[in-house]
Amino acid sequence: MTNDKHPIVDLRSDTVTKPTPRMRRAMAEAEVGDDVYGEDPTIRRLEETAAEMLKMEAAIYLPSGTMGNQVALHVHCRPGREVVVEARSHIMNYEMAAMAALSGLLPNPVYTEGGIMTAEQVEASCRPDIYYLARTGLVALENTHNMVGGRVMQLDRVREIQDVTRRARIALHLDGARIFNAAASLGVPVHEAAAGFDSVMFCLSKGLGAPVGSMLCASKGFIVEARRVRKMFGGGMRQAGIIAAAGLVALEDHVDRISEDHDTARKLADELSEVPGVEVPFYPESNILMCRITDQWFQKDLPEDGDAASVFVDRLRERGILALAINSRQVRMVTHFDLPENAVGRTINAVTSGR
Ligand code: TLP
Repeated sequence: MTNDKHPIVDLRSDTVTKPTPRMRRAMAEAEVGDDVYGEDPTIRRLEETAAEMLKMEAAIYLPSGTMGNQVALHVHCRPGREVVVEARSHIMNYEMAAMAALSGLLPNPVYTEGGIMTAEQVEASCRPDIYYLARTGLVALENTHNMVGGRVMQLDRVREIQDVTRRARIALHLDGARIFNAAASLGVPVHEAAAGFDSVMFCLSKGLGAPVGSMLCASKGFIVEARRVRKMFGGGMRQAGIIAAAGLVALEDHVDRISEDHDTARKLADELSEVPGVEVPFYPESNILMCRITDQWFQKDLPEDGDAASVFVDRLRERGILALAINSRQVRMVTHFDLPENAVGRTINAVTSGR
């Protein structure tokens, strides 16, 4: 089905990108040292660059976004606290219950229709100070919001929530795995999307295209503590300047082009929603597209077990297109810079011919 002329169209995630030649060169030439002693100059440069871009005091490099979020939670909260999150958030659903396992925390999910919490909902979920109630240790937002199709939180909404947490003296964390997508979609510099949070995690290995790594940005004192917790969680790395070098290239080369991925996602959404049996409930605001596969897509043979999304994904795979089944009806497609030519056209062909 695929060969050099027709490479696989991998829409499972923006984590699937391969390092660019410039990244490979930077990796080969990176100056390194032992980062547990704070002696890796490339990592230091990456941490300074990240902090500057987000206009926060300091930053720390971590192996993954999950570790970045979990280190932040651990620094913010004592065991027994609750963490207010949107019900489909990555922190609650896709981090292996780490907040409970590593930090003794309980998620307090807010159920929303479109994935975006209101300030009133956040306020209602923060516990009042009563002796028989757990304390709320943290509120965590996610921008862009992965599982609702990469939706972008508007900054006026963010500011309203920040007013609530500031008044209640509750810390506020941002899972900004895709904060550069959010900023591009909002048309603001990234530091505006990061402003007003006590800590922000962002990933170099998603839309920015680095092979490994995430950053946690916060105040100087917070990052000193985060360094200890990172070590405790097994994330102290040694000559990791080798991979951090690719992160620096990602920040230099891939920030300004990221909205191209949003255009591709919208084009894909426009064409997909023309196919009978494929619905796009949230028009893409960034590089993630969620679609719903209805019975109408199955022209002849509706699968008996009803797992429409898996059958849809299997049919696409046979045609050289990879996508991710999220549940029995929903399929996720994510755009990125490593898609081959005519990825949209080929995806639509596969969706049409696979029926
Ligand atoms: N998301 C991955 C999967 O885990 C679903 C993906 O392919 O989208 N926060 C958000 C909002 C994320 O989407 C992810 C990764 C993370 C945190 C965790 O990052 P990693 O995978 O580096 O631990």
